[in-house]
Amino acid sequence: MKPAIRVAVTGAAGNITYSILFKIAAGEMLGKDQPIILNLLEIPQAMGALRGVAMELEDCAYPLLQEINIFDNPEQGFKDVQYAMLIGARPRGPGMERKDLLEANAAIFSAQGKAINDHANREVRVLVVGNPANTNALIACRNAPDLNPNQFTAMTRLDHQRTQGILGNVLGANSKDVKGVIIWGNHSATQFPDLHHVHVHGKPALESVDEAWYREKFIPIIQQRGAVVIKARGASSAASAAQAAINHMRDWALGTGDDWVSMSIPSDGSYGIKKGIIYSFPVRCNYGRYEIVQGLDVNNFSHEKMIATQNELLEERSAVEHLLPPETAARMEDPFGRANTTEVTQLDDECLRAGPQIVKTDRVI
Ligand code: NAX
Repeated sequence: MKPAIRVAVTGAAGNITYSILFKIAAGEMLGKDQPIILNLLEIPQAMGALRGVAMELEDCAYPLLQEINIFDNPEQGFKDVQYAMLIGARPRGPGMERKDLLEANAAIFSAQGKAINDHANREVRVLVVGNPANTNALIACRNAPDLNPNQFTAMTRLDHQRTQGILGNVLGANSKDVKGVIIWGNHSATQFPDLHHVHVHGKPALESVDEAWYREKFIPIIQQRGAVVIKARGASSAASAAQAAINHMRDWALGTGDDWVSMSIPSDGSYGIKKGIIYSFPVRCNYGRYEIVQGLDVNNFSHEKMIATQNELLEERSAVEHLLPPETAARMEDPFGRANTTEVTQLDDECLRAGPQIVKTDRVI
């Protein structure tokens, strides 16, 4: 039996988590033989609903789920966690300006970054889903001076999978055969879905679709997909976001195989992208680590789009600059500087230490 891995999930009574928690507990994220301890975090007002979600998880009798713990504070919630999925965020309220939204989230993600820094396992891997995801991840990262910046990532995998799914549909191919997709930049309407390196059944995708259609129709379809789903469904993407978050963490932990994926990570200056922001790049993962795919050709059209989305991230950072600890700025200049050791210590008995559980099963698996 493998030792259990402790996974924290925030926003645990929300829509995305109502899908994701059941996938994690079923072994879809870290493997069908990997016991899991779930630390679920919510705001105090949502603890009643969270208790209901915990009961449902218990009622599924998942063989891999060893413990469910619920918390209304990040200090306890992140204690000893090896994976942290930061999904809860402050939504935009009526009359709220973008700057207000960034600031409201800065308060949440700086507190969570500090708590992760002070209490999580030293090899913790962090994924930020809550929007504005890239800048929230930067805020958490900048508030975790004792961890490596490259332990903090944000989610652009949903955009990546939207590109695979929609292009596959257009070309009559299975999405698994759409390889080489890249989402550059921010998880926002400025993101650049790049098809220049995509092959479908070995054939360059841009030989199969009209270039003007790609530039004028397809790119906005991907950039606006989230808004279109909200309009159609009356609620934002939830199950697809959950699947993307599962895939992001699974690939980071277990490897990407024969394709690369898009992950928002601290820029190391690759492809001329400014350091100091969390930007989506093509990456390959292996042995629990990721590295940026290097040496891809970037034409003028792509370069312009990559810079436009970079500039939006720089603007977002400026809006919260006064809330970022200046002493952590220099570390972002060299995010891969310290040994890139984000391998989870799987033999960590600490994670089995009892917490404030509401369910504890002690099953022998
Ligand atoms: P919901 O509003 O259904 O759930 C959010 C939950 O987070 C709520 O239960 C709330 O009480 C909780 N929460 C708020 N602040 C918290 C805190 N400080 N600690 C713990 N919990 C907290 O939203 P849902 O549809 O689940 O979406 C969650 C986030 O994902 C949103 O910010 C959304 O914009 C973002 N998304 C990001 C995507 C991406 O690709 N990066 C795609 C999907 C989604 O739009």
